[in-house]
Amino acid sequence: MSVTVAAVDLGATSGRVMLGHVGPDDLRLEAVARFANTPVETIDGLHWNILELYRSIVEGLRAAGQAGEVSSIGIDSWAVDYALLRGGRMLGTPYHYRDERTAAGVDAVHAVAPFSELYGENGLQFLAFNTLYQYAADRIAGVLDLADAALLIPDLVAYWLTGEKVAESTNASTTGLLRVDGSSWNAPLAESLGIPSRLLPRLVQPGERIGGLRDAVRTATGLDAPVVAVGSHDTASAVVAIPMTDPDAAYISCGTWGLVGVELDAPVLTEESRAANFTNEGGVDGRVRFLHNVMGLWLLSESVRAWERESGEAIDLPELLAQAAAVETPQPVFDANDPAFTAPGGMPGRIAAWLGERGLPVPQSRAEFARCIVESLAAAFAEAVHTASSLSGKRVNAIHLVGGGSLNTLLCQLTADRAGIPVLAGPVEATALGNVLVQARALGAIEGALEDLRGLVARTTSPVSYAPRA
Ligand code: LRH
Repeated sequence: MSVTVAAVDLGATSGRVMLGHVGPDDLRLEAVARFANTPVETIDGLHWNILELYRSIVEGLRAAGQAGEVSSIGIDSWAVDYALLRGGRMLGTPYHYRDERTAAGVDAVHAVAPFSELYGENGLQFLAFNTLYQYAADRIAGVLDLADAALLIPDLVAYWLTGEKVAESTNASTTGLLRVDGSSWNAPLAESLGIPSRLLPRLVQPGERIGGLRDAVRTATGLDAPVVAVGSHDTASAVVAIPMTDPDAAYISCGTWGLVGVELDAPVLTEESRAANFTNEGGVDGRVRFLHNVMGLWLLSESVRAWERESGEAIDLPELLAQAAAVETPQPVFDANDPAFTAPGGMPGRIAAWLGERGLPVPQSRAEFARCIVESLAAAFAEAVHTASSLSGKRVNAIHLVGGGSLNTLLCQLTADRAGIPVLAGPVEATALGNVLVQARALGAIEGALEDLRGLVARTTSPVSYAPRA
């Protein structure tokens, strides 16, 4: 038996609603709506345009209903960001994690709980935008005290669709306030940081039913289907759909970010792992996503955005990458993990400054810049794979590269070359696949452990393989 479910998948630059047709020998995605996700800078910083996103989601669900019988809906998005609510009303517009207000929050949190202590509690790599630092910044601004609930982005969408306030556990693991074993919120830690534990909603696990659609949403979408929790952190959903048939494999989920790591049964909380800034995020079925955030395609998309603004002309990315592949002058490598590249704007200038300050040659053309970025990403990916392997003791015979980056043949080849390990690229829509697989399993249309779900992905998709060149 096959079921049809709807996946709402929100990325940092675009969102989509997909239909997934899933059965024991069937796994197909059908895109029913795609929409831009364009952040808005206002007087108080950089925000997500959450109302526009929600409108697009409701329209997308309507299109999904017109295309087929939908048995359930699952929602995933980027991690860490949230809305504050009081009495069910949203207080202000959610901030984008690239907004710079969190610096004060980092200092405030570390004054009470230094990173070395926090790592033992939550197992998270240091990223200045982890939710707990954002909450601390909101506390300093005096707005946290007004709230009686905080909902991460997919949980906010689920609330607006169903009226149920929950916190899905994989995404909750990126807040810094979930215990590293994922069992419960760390209320004493939250309270010690001045973050009221009343803000933290009831935890749900992927596969649990969140609730039925509100009447108004049923009318607006024409659907009558429950919202089911999936790995609502997009990276958690992507990892579900990595077609790892050999367990000795690493993964790179490459979109705006490159999330590079391995899947483990238990967290690694050693001093070495903390020093390497590796994270232990919660995966579906209690697995651990032991990984590191590398800057990802952001470096390229921000450069393209800057060049397009400068010239007023649209840039053809595949064409630019073909030119980058043909560049013969060796290009320098910069540190793709440097926080200097986190904020939006002026990316080519920032890369040039980074190289110039270190006496390295600066690329001269756009093609050279693109090559330099892709080389730098590949170098950072290769290094993170080897670090993940040595910190966890897991052998790595293959690297699965999924997400938008899997279409970038230059990146895949250079990653294989620099790692000295074969890269298996695809599927490109791993996140949406992971989302629909967890829903289909919850509905009983497929069964088994993650390995069985991955087996289905491996049988129904064909990764492209890149052998390392000498
Ligand atoms: C990727 C992602 C990543 C987080 C970042 C905020 O979309 O969810 O896993 O670290 O966005």
